[in-house]
Amino acid sequence: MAPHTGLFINNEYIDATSGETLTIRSPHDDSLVADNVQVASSADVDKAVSAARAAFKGEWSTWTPEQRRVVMIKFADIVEKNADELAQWETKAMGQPISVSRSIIGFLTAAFRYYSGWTDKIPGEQWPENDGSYRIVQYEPIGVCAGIGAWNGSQIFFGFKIAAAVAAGCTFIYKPSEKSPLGVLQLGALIKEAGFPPGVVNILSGDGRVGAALASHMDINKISFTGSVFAGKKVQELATKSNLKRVVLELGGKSPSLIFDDADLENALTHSSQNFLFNTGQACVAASRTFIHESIADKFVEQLKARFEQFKHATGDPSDPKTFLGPLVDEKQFDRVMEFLEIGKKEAQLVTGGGRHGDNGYYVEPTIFLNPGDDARIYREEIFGPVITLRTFKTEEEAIKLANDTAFGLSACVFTSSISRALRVSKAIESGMVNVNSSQTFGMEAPFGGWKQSGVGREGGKQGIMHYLESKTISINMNV
Ligand code: TXE
Repeated sequence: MAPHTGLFINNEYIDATSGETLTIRSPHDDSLVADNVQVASSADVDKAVSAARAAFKGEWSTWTPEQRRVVMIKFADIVEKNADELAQWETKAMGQPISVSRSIIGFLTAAFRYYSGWTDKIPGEQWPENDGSYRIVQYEPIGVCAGIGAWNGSQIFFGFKIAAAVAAGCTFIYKPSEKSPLGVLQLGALIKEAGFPPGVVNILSGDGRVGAALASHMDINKISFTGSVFAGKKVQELATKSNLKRVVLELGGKSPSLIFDDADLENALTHSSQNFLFNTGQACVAASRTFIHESIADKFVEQLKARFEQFKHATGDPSDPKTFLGPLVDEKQFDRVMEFLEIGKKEAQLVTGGGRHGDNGYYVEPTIFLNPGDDARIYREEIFGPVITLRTFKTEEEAIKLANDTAFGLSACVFTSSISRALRVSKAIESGMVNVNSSQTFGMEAPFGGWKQSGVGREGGKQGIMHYLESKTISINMNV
């Protein structure tokens, strides 16, 4: 079935007025996926914002928490019924192996089901009267919110942002990445089918220009962004210069993984290969800087090399359920990662990989670099591909120092059999998330997000919904 390619505003797909369209080609074989995805103009952005504002001031604000809960669960159920069709659009557009894109749909439904439970659980507060005033605090929806997503987990970003927002009673305009807009665009019809009133959820496609129009719009109260640090800073700048809209940023990372001499080696190897290579290494939480205690380093490197090389046989057509590694999202990303491979060969020892996989498609060999220097670009910068760097350490103090020596602070892994060491190191690590004897794990109930330049604010859990609410302190004079 041909996909929806129009802008989704007021529960209808409409043509953009920009006269521009996006062309999406498969990174697997350059086949045409779609060449008519509408690009929103600034007038179209205004139209979407007006629809969201009207919904917020109108019907949506009359809905009870119970009604919001019911429609959110209905949406999740409908998404589940359409999961196979939805997943294929990520696979076609960005080369995500179908097993991955299918599992990611599960995060979208989990987000809506989790936050549907929050609609009637935002308590107010009240303090004992002390100066003749009776004081209460209530939490109210911020209003019209916008979201901008990256390509690597389109449905997760949609879920994290919109489920919390609509549970809080907000309305929303969402822009998926121009690299993979189709999967999210199809969600519009399901939003309508579930019974959301017109204007509650609107979806626009287009590139950074549409993102900038959202970030600078004077009638948007909050924006949530997932993507690069570079673009995230631009969004924060525009949000500040326009109407000081609230901002949440989920940015990149260069996460460390510390493997101590008492670690379960098999477990550490699995997380440093299979889990690291998930989504072909295009994951913000990927532990791309791995540090191994010197006493087990030779053995670890040798076995990790063997595991990386095994994945060559699971690399290929992303539409094949047996494929584990797909192509990178597009030519720009492929060229970026290939350039890092050449840089890496001058900055470190190449253990395995280091080149293109095959002759067609944007496939890169899973690559291991050993002992990059402190100032190596492959050690400092987010590569966002199947490329890991390894270094060794002698002591726990040295491992913590190495782990924290980065501008990022998103996630970290600690592999050890000592619970006291796990807690000591977790406490010392400067990141928003720490995985002990695991990697890339997160649940809807806990906040997801980074320290330092990995982001601002959180998504998921109670913090995730509180970012869509404003507090209001009401003081009542007790003496009249
Ligand atoms: O991200 P961009 P790209 C990192 C990763 C990757 C690099 C570039 O290192 O190699 O970013 O990826 C919108 N104002 N991550 O180019 O440019 C854009 O349209 C407003 C890590 O995909 O950040 C898209 O919807 N919006 C990250 C979204 O921002 C702007 C995942 C992301 O695009 C904008 C993705 C602007 N000035 C990339 N410029 C993660 N944390 O997982 C772009 N956009």
